[in-house]
Amino acid sequence: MVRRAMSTRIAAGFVLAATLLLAGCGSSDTNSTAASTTAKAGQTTTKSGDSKPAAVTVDVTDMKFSPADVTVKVGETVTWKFKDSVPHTVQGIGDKAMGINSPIFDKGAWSYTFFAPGTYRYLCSLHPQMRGTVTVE
Ligand SMILES: [Cu+2]
Repeated sequence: MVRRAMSTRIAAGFVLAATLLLAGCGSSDTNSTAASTTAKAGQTTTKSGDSKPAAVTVDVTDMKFSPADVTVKVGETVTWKFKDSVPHTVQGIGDKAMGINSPIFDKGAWSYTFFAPGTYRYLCSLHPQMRGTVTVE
């Protein structure tokens, strides 16, 4: 066991030394190596983001959407969280926003994913003075 651990450590040390040697070939190589490592870490973050898209949350509380105006990127999801003492809906205004059409919610959450850029206006069909917009970039 000990011997195996030792050889693993030596192997790891060799790889490290080889990496350092490669990096040592030119000072610009060191920079590009660091940059590619950073990019890889970024890709991992993006991948985990793909399985669960970045989301913006709008609280539905005190007879208003808060924040009333939000901005997302194409493919991102807006989640409305219903926290008020009275029921509300999220309903798009106009043809473009037709797909935005939630059931009536007392409590809970409803999500909508935006795939086309533009500005989407919506209101609560029970309280039409409650309005908001989603801008999709
Ligand atoms: Cu309402």
